[in-house]
Amino acid sequence: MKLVDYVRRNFMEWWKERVLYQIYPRSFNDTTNNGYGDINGITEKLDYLKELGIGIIWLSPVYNSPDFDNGYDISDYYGINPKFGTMEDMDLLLAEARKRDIKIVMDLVINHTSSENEWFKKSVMGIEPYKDFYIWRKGKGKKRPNNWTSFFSGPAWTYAKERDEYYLHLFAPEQPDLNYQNPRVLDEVKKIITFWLDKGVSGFRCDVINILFKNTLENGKAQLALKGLEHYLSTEGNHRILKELRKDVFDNYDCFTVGETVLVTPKTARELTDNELNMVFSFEHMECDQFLLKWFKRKFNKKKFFNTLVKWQYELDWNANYFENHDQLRSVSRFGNDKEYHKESAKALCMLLLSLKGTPFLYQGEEIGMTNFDYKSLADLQDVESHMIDSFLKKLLVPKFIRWNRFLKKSSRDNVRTPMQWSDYDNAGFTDGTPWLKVNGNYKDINVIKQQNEEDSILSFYKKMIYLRNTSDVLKQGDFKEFVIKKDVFGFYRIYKDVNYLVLINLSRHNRLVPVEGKIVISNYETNEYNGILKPYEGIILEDRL
Ligand code: TEU
Repeated sequence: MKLVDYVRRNFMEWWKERVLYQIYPRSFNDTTNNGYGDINGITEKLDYLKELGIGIIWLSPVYNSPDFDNGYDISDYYGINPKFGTMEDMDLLLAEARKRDIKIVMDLVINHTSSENEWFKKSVMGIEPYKDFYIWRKGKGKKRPNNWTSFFSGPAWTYAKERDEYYLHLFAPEQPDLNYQNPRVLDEVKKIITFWLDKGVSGFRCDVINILFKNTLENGKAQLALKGLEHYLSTEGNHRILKELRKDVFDNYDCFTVGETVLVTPKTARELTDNELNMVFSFEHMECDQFLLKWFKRKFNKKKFFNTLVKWQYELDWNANYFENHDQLRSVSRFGNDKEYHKESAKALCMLLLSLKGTPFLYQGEEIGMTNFDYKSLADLQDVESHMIDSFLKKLLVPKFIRWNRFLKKSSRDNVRTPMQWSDYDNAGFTDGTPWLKVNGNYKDINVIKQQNEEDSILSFYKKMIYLRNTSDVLKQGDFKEFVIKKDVFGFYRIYKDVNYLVLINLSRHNRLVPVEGKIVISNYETNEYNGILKPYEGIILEDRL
């Protein structure tokens, strides 16, 4: 057996042991007062993160970008967006993080680039070797090459007069898709990944990584919301690419990859983690408050939420667990109760997240229970997706009032992107300038400094729960077994050697009866005794020796 396989089999990989924290740099901490968070702002907060118990940071894109999609449109993979600082700042961040034993993981966006990337500019002009770096096709008469639609609504093709051709973009027109039928593209991608790994980053969160390889450009089935999907979702060609990246690049480094995998099922997730990625994000549990698409909201179905989590716990050896990220809504507003039970429900979700089997991913602000934003109008929203959906609905003659109240306000990604609430100073202590996106008005009540000074705050509970998770083999490695799922209560075991933890979470505003006994390991009500009744949003872990 090779040494590397022996180590893999007998020791836990570091990326399974550590708690990960996602930073959305533009909203984290601004040290230059240009209204955008920056890399030095992250370095400044490393001690805060260390104290919280974080072992890995994932940075949403900090590369050069015109920012049509907040950095998910990269114009230069080897440069840092000047809004965020310089490469020297990045090197300093890496060095300071290393000193504190915190690993840094970058976002890898390789399905598409920015339309301002040099590759695309040359491709538009037909200049080699970039001519076929993107997916170009002639129109069919006056029509687009096929009927595919974009994730952000509307057609997935845009016409470029320079070539008298259309190019494919599964997201915004400013995000042209790379052409993975051209082997040169993957060669360039390998160089990019190698550059960052050599710099000392410890892995990648891989953006929409299962839609890289388009099999054909035939029309998509008419009935699908996303037309064309069947021609590019988790194709064989995609598997080949990921295997090649793993073998030629990732396996030469001590790093890990987590895939953002569109519409993944347990079966496709297993295929993608078999010699390709280390873990994937599933979205199924994020769909428990919607009909088909996130734009059609419905009441949060807790039972479905719990059952979905159980399903994934059983189906995969290792999950990437999360309740929030920069595309979703705030979990306390969505799955908890951000009004009467703000504190209790945020802590209950914290306990659930950190006691499931898998790597826990927190998103900045989750640790203080930040909530969705009370936007007043479309003018407050910056997100390209929100604006594209609005124009789309407008074309369908949906009235403004409905567009706003039924769709955008409830589902816009900007709900989760508001600046981090550090203190009750102006702009929540995020910036002394004008923030790029409005600060949530509740920052005087919900902020880090306030919660650092309160023993029963959400932040203090996160610290305790992360400490428990960091020091407990049961939570890190224990097997998962379902105990009970009622309408509002989720109970499961984590079992390791002769220790058995029973986790009970009540996600409702009512008392719920779960008559069991055991020694309390931790409780979000800070109780020392459990009498068989879970209070509103109570979460508790009981220990049993087998
Ligand atoms: O998101 C991919 C993705 O599937 C999203 O379009 C998702 O459908 C949407 O955000 C739900 O509202 C990734 C990034 O996380 C996202 O921020 C980018 O906009 C997108 O890729 C394009 O790079």
